[in-house]
Amino acid sequence: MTLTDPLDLLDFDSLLSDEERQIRETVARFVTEHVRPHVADWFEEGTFPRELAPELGKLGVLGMHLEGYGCAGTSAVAYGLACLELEAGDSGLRSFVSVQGSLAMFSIWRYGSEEQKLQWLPRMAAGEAIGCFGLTEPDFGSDPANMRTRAVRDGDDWILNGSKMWITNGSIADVATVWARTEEGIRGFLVPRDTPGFTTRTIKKKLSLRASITGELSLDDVRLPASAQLPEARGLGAPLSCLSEARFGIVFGSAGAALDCVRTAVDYANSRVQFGRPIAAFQLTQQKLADMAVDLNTSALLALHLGRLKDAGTIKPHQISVGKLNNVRTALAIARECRTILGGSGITLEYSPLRHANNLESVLTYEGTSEIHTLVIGQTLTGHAAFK
Ligand code: TGC
Ligand code: FAD
Repeated sequence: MTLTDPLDLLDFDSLLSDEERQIRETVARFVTEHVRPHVADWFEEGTFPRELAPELGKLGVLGMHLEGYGCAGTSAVAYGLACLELEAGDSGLRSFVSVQGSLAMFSIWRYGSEEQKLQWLPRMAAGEAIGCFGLTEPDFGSDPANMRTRAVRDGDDWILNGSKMWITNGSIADVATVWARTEEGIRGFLVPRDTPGFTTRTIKKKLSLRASITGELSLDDVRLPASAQLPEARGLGAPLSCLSEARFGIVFGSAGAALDCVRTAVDYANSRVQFGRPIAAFQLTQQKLADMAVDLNTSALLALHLGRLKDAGTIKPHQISVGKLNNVRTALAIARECRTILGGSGITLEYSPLRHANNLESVLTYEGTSEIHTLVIGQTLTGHAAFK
């Protein structure tokens, strides 16, 4: 599924380079062949198949915007377009790729030692090792500055105690990037899966992002060598800079979820007959479709604009907040509206919109809630940080 169709009202495709179009089409084909036939079952079973990780590695999307260490080093726009096509399949799939590439790998790539990069990045790019990123805690989500997880020196070693909540890939990861408070401020640590005192639990009974593993990390006197610390990470700015990377992917990804919903609704409206006519012929249905197509195309253009700013090296965090806030809430509204066009059929997993809508509830909350992004924009406008 691409934007090269009647839904591409503004000729979005003409703004892309040949390479960008080719990467998008390759990822779209992968999603059509390897994800669409199975994703409703994964969602229903509440699972993400680990076997998909090496396939995503072969596709080249894991850490694809990073340079070296087995990563493709593509542009930000190419990475964004890959996220768009992945999330057109399912937000859980894009989440897997975001967390692996933009959070776990990026934290090592940007803040790690050469030894840490060589140890982890090539295997993570290939999907042979899975990473996760532990910032949120049971009592500190929007406010990570007050985290309770602590790292205390013991000779050359560090001892970590605390817990992390809602961690994507947490219970299947081979390595966790864990953020903890030290006497010198917030620091990052790489915790391999089998480290004594480090345990994980999968969170069950989710109604959203079901085709994704979400876990809790517990650190109980976890002893780590000095070499486990990310040497370049100093203060909260380090994890927040990783979030900027992942939030950027969501700006594109959420437009992909919306695209899949609108496409599904258009197809359904053209084939479903009531009162002797396709429901697509009723003006009320056309108004819904037209409004959604306008919003979808606007979201895609916003994403592309932010991608060009990122590639130029000038993007600022509040601009990513504009994209995440607008595109996720737009996608959620589109997914719900598309479900209405599908009538009763829309409540089953046979069609994607309600699955996307349920997923987008998580996307609205993670990587900074819509309220937090609103306040980041408010701070930019007024100079007052209302979240403090
Ligand atoms: P504040 O004092 O504003 O900032 C501390 C330092 O960080 C810098 N900074 C950033 N740097 C890079 N990128 C950003 N987006 C940044 N935002 C801030 C800032 O300049 C400062 O640097 P310095 O050198 O002056 O120290 O921090 P604050 O404590 O007041 O908090 C600000 C706030 C509320 C915006 C921040 O805490 C926040 O964004 N909260 C939301 C937390 C969040 O988004 N958590 C996400 C967890 S990970 C996740 O959800 C993964 S889901 C993935 C998936 O499955 O796809
Ligand atoms: P809270 O911060 O308690 O917020 C509750 C409500 O209060 C929200 O509406 C919020 O906007 C509002 N609120 C809070 N503060 C303010 C304020 N100052 N002004 C106005 N309103 C406010 N985290 C990770 O570290 N790594 C992961 O991989 C990860 N994956 C996730 C996967 C899923 C499926 C989910 C659901 C979450 C994941 N998270 C992850 C956690 C996510 O980042 C947090 O849920 C999010 O940051 C919000 O934190 P919270 O849930 O503690 O909500």
